[in-house]
Amino acid sequence: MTRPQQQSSFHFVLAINLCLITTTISGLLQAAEPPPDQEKGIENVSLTNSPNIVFVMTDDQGYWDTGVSGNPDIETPSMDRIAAEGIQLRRYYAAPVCAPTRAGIMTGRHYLRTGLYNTRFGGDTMGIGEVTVAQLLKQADYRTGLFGKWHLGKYPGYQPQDRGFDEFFGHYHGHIERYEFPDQLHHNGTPVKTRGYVSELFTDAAKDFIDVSHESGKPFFCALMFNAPHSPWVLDTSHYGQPEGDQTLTKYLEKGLPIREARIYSLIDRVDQNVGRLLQHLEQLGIADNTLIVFTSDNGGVSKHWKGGMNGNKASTYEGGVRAPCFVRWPNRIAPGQVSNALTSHIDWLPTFCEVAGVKPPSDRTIDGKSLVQLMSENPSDSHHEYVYHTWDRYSPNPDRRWGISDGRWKLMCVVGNEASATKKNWRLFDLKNDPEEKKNLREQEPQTVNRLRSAFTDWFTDVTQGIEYRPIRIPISTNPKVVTELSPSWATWQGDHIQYTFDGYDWDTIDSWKERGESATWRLEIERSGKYKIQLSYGCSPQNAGGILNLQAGQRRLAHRVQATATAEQFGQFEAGTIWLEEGEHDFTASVAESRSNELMRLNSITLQPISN
Ligand SMILES: [Ca+2]
Repeated sequence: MTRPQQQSSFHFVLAINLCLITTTISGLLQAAEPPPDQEKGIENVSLTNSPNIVFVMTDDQGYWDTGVSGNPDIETPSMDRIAAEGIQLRRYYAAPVCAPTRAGIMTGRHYLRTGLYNTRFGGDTMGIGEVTVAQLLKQADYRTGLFGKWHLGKYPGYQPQDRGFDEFFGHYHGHIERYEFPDQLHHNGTPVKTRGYVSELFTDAAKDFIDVSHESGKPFFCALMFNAPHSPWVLDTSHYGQPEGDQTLTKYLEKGLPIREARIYSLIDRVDQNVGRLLQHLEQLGIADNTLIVFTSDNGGVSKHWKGGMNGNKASTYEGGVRAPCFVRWPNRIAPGQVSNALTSHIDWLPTFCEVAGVKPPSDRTIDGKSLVQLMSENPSDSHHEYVYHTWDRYSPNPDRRWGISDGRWKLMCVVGNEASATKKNWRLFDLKNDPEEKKNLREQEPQTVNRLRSAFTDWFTDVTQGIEYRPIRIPISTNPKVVTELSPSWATWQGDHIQYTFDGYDWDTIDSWKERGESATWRLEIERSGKYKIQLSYGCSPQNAGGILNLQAGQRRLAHRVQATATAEQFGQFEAGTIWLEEGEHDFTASVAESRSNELMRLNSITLQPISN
């Protein structure tokens, strides 16, 4: 898979955000000092009684992938229990894909405001000036932990432990390859090895975090962000002594599901078992009644076996792409068995949790979400949002391609995605009250409704994108000798007639096919301090192509590396390229072909920079 060249515009929102963060951080520091209550805005709230918050989110689980939604085949007793003992938000909307929803949850803002615009290629980085819900909850003395998928930035400064989480164990990317003995996980910034199955690992870490928090006497915010049931849909079936995955898979195959669907259901089933373990753990600690627990998913579903009549899947703006299951249990505050059909959204969690904890959301920026506390605890039949908005285009925000808006009854959307040919002919107007399956296009019959909704959408789009240009951030290069910074192929811009980018998972992508002198890839760096840096290359090169020369250049400094053979072009070897002096500040770093022996210099998988102490 290849992608077009990146946009050449500057991401000057970063500069604005850097100004904002100075104000924000000083605000946070002030708030951390005594006297506590008034400065923290925690009037009339006793910290010892502050409810714990457990936020459980799955990845790509559809609205229809629970028993309580009517699905006759999936087994989700724990998710169903949360719904039965609390409230179901039946018109709860996520973004069409992963990272945008996560940015909205963390900030209470539509993702395009945060500078994030993609799920890959560096566009899955939340602006440095954003204030997260975890930072805010820390003002009320909450312990904060995130376990599982982050997907909002992989470089130092952008990782969860830099963004308000006391504890992080999980992965930065949108997906990982190995669910059993996963090898792409990090703990508080350090890559780690693990043993076991991923859903159990994340749940165990969450339980341990809850134990420590409970012992400390502080309230806690625990975000358990399962990467299941996102592809590649791996169960733990391969090793002797680990039959659980096999058994679950067999159960769904015997129900007649095709293998793809049986895998997805099995992954959800395994998550449900872990949600059950978590609920049981809270009960054993005696804190379940003082804990608000949310169960939800990050976008529309990918399963197709049973969809309850809903149209669309993940990444579309049909209801099936943007509605997600959402259940909230909060004993003593939310009566069991409640249902709300109000328009609610993933951007509502930050204001909701702020109200629960007794802290104020930031007042120096637009917060798009609205607290759900009153709706959930007192008036489930109230309306909430006037409109919900959807937009998703992988490479740059675009108001004319895949988009949608709904006022609850009427929904206007454009069905065309990344292609450039979207026109009014691609618009669809649905009456969700009488046509919940989104089958009957009423665009011609209801022109006034079309105009009203389109106008509201374009106003919204202009507002959330104003002043922001979308491109990857400059990669921060730390002075900490322990920090090895990887320059990923997907973050580069490249020049040349043959050079191309191949995406094959996050950590197996390459820059390849470059062969003529001068063909190049360039990364934008932010060097924290002048110094000497060790450069290591990871690449594959078939023996018949070996012997070419790769130039590495930053400013006037240059380094040449003679390319060595690996077993095959798809085996990436690690090679020391030498050291280079980098000046403090913003610099471009370019890798280029100096000399090629054959039809491909190398398949470049990564370049790493590591400061040399002294
Ligand atoms: Ca997802």
